Formats: sequence, structure tokens, C-alpha cells
Amino acid sequence: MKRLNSQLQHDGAPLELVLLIRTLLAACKEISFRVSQGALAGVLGSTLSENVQGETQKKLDVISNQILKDILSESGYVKAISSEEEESVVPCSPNGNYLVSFDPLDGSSNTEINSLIGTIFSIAHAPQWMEADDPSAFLQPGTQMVAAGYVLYGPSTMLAMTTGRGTHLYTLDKTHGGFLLTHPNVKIPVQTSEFSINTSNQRHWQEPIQSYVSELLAGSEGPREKDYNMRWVAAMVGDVHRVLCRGGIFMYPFDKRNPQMPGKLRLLYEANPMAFLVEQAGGLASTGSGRIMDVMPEEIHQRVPVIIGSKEEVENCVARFK
Ligand code: AFP
Repeated sequence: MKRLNSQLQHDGAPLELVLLIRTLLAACKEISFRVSQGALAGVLGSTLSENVQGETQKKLDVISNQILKDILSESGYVKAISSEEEESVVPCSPNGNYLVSFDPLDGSSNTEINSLIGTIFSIAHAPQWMEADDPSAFLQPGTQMVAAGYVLYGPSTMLAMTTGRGTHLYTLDKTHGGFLLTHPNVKIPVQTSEFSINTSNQRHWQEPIQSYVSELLAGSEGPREKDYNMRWVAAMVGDVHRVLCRGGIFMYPFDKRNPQMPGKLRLLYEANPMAFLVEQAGGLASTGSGRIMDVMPEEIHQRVPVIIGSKEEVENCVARFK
């Protein structure tokens, strides 16, 4: 089985980017180990603090963030990082050529039930002009990403990665510590009969999402003339992994609870990297009013609505916003 290194070289990734990705994955392997220790290492449960988004931090959020921050800051490849768990950008090496954005532990409330969680990341070039502590350098559209991916801490630890030449899935071989290419060039089926949305928010959705989901729920007796199944992991990383593996549509739309909040998921380290992976696997990723990767961020913790997955379903859903 091919190793990560040779696939990255095959995809034409420059050496420095390969080294950066290997460094980032070294951190993820440590997170994978810490996560697997669970209650034995006393890492489950919440801290007494909140992150900048007002969410109570889990101990594993803090630990994962620190591991990534330490390893990336010391690598020399990274000029600055932005993280879900950091209020501002964290300056790293003044001569670093890359910017890394990450959600250190997506779905961290799932740690309490030993369910799917993961690290999501995106990498872009650091503009030459930027100072390492300048957040404006992160305000690039997703089309500028040079690599993106996630590491899923599930029954096996898996990596989904793209450098713009297809999306590949790797599995961590814990006997020697390397990621091996197990699912090259994944392709999301164009059609699907599986959808994923938190239906407890239904009363807050806008009309386009109401009409789309009600057609899916009507099943074979409705206009879509087939039965759909529903899945919800409550960790985007798990839901998008399922979409990459067997198709489907995942939605976290805008809802009317808080008109100031244009969705729940964060653009830089959730929506954009997932959009890159899904598009490279033949799917689509939209906010409802445009391509996610075209959104020009206004701040590092910006949120966006997310409609992502199998091409025909995303098109069908998005057409209702026009
Ligand atoms: P955390 O990373 O704070 O646990 O949030 C996970 C998440 O942002 C995303 O991964 C899920 O899709 C979404 O929240 C689930 O949210 P609800 O189940 O609360 O609607």
C-alpha cells in the first residue's frame, strides 16, 4: 500500500508542503493516542473555560489545540495559525511560508459518548508582506487553499486529504505509525438517498430548506419518488466522512434563531476544508447563495451556512434559494 509521502509527491506537492503536512500529522497522531486513552488518562469532560465562540471547552479541545500549536509553531514552516480555540491568530515563524487554520477537535461533545471526533485543517500560502500576527492574511477565499483535510479518530484513525489533485483517504497503521493510502481518488456518487441535518432545528429553517427536506421526508409517495434515510453524527467530520465514503448530503443551514449568525459552522477551519475535499471528490459545496470556496472571509471565526455533498442533491436544494 502506498504511503502518504509518495502520494503527495505523485500529486506534485512541493517538498516544504509535504514536510508541513507530515508535521501536522505528527500532532494528529499524538491527539489520536490521547483520545484513545479516554477516561484512563483523565482527559474526558469539560474545563471551566469558554472559547471565543462562547462554547464550553472540553479538556480534549484544549489538549488538542496545544499539541497542534506547539508542533506547528516550532516547525519553521508556518508563519501563523488560526484555531477555533484561539481568539486571535497565533504568530509562529516570521519566515514561515504557510498559514494553517484548524478545528483541533471537531465534535468534541462526542468524547463523552466515545463517538466520532476529528481534527479539520486547511493550509494556504502566507503572503510575503504579512506580519506574523496580522489576521488579515487569513482573509483569503477557500480557492486559495493549497491543501486541506481531516483526521478522523474513529474505530480506525483515518486521514482525508487533498492538495487539489483528488481526494484520498488514508488509514493510520498503528504498528509503524504511518498513514497508508487505502481509498485513492474517492468519488462521491452523483445521486444519493441519504441526508444529514439536525431536524430539531426545523422550526427555525428558511423556506428553501423546509421545502427541500419535506420532499425528502415524503419519500416514495412524494415528488422525489424514492425513500431517503437520515443520519446525524453531530460531528461534521463524521458526517462528511460518510458523504465521502458513500454519498449523501449534509446541511447546516442558516436558521432564524439568531439573524446575526449566518449558520453554525466556521468558514476557515470547517466549511472551507470540507468543501475542498468534497469538490475534489466530485461533489458540491454551497452556502445556498454561492460556492463556499468563493466566500471572502471578513474575520477568522466567520460562520457560513453549509450545504455539501452529492452533486444532484446539492443542486436540487440550492435551486430553491433563487
Ligand atoms: P463542536 O466542535 O463544538 O463539538 O461542534 C461540532 C459542530 O460544530 C459540527 O461538527 C456539527 O455538525 C455540529 O456542531 C453539531 O451541532 P448540533 O448537533 O448541536 O446541531
